[in-house]
Amino acid sequence: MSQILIIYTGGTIGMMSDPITKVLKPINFEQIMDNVPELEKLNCKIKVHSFEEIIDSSNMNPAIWSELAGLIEANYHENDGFVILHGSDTMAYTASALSFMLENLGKPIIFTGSQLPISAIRTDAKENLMTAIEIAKAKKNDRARVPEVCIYFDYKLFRGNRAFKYNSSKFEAFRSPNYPILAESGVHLRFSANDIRHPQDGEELIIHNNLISDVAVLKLYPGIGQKVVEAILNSDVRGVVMETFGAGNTTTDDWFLNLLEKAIKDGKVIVDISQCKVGTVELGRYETSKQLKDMGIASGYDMTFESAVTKMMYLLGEFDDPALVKQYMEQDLRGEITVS
Ligand code: ASN
Repeated sequence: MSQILIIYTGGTIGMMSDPITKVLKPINFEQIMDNVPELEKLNCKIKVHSFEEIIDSSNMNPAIWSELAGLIEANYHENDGFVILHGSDTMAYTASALSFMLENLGKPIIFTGSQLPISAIRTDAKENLMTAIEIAKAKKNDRARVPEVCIYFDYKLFRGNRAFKYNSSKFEAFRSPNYPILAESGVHLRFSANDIRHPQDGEELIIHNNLISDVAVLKLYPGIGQKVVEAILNSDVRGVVMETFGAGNTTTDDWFLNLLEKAIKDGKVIVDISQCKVGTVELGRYETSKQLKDMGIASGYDMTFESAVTKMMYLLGEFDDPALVKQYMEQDLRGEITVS
């Protein structure tokens, strides 16, 4: 019989409305289990690890990502898969971070949560939880069907580092426009086998636990001032995620390009991702991105913002040399990027 470890970190799935203030607050896992007697009927053994401090995912941070990676490592061999209950607000960041932290992953890590608490009559939590467990234990020819870090939400399974939260009020909270969904649940659970990654045979899980969160974000808008750009680029960080226009374009004002060039000379790594949610960065396609390419800005291609930030944290922890950080930033490490 398969064994699945459920790790409970918090989020709306396990919240209850305070009778006096009406504010939603996390509750403990036993109360959650009481709301899903169906769990007993699943044909698998379920173990539960509840974090001591149950959080709204807005309080998520890299220290907790390390704790999660450590838990997975410690329980890896005795479990067939993992389901992580997590708030939806920052779920895509945690899923992206873990995808980089867990190299050669051979077992499913399925993140899920819900938009309504599990105790609410119209809750989306039960379907999300039950199917996440089904996916975590799904095997074919004795191999996990989806040995990836994923997000399961509203009948769809997404690659974690390709998804982002795009809707705060619909049950359909996530999207992944630059990569196909990995499975869809309806009358049948249908996997898209050709889109799912598997580790090389014989490769062992490697945990990378040294994330460095020295990352700044430079989001461009017409009229952005020199002082603002200076403050960001001169700040004491090693990596900058620059959110640009269209296919990776920026203003060509001299002061702006000079500041970028100086930051790179100072040893910062700057990655260019687009404010568009669909499509890819193509450095050099337009005059407004040619100089970016020439001065050594990394192309983030079609990476999500969540992936770019967490990949930068991961690479800064792995390499001191900015040239290596830039080189790996532009490579596909965990299926997070389509290099064109
Ligand atoms: N604020 C909640 C959280 O991210 C939102 C949710 O889970 N739907 O923890």
